[in-house]
Amino acid sequence: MTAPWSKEEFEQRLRDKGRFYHIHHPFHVAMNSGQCTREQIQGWVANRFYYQTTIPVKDAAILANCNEREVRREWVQRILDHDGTEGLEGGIEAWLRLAEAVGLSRDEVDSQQNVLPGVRFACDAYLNFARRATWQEAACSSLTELFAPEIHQRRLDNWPEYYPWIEADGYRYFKKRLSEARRDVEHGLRITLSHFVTREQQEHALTILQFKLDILWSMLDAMEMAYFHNRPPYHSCPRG
Ligand code: AHQ
Repeated sequence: MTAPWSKEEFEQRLRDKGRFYHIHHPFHVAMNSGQCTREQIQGWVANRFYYQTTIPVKDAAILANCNEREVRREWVQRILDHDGTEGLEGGIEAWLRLAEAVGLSRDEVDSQQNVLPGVRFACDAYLNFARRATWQEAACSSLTELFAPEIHQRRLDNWPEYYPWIEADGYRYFKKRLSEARRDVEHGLRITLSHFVTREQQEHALTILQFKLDILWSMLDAMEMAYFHNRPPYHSCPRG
């Protein structure tokens, strides 16, 4: 029987997965270095909207599977952060504001008509995982947000200079996630470090985190094919 890692070592191995975070994907590298066209930014915003609307449903699935009141009363905040509540617009509304700020119409983005199949499949895989997995496994999968504050900050630092045509009001979402992501990660890490305690369970947690990293990476692969290589689904099929 292999001895478990200490909590410190286990946390470090979770953090070491950051080398696979989607900040390193060519789409994000181009985006954060000013190489994206208006259409590529618009495509990203329209497709990421599907991910944003999936998050609160995913979090509701975790709540539905969780039998611990103390956990639910903390986790429920994530749903309010995205759906909003009385006096709080919420992240989905802020993302629609980002859509308008990059020149898209709210209705067009809200209709999800431009969501690529690969993006939809990746997001649905995340939601279905959260429905089927234990609430602790699903909490662990949210730990890609260990690396999220950096990517939000990089957008806030770089986009205004590289993409002056984007209205500043659109940056509200990234600003609000800086603190929300840090708070979420503290809770997700607490659950993960205390629940996955044997070496086998710790290795399983790393596999779950890799699965979520794969989801984020795959979304950008679909967007890169469509918006960088002009190879959206069915691009090679004969026109009707
Ligand atoms: O805006 C993001 C967000 O609200 C969440 C929730 C969290 C989860 O529950 O899986 N993950 C996540 C992420 C958000 N933004 C992504 C980005 O690149 O803007 C990063 C993503 C994540 O790291 O999982």
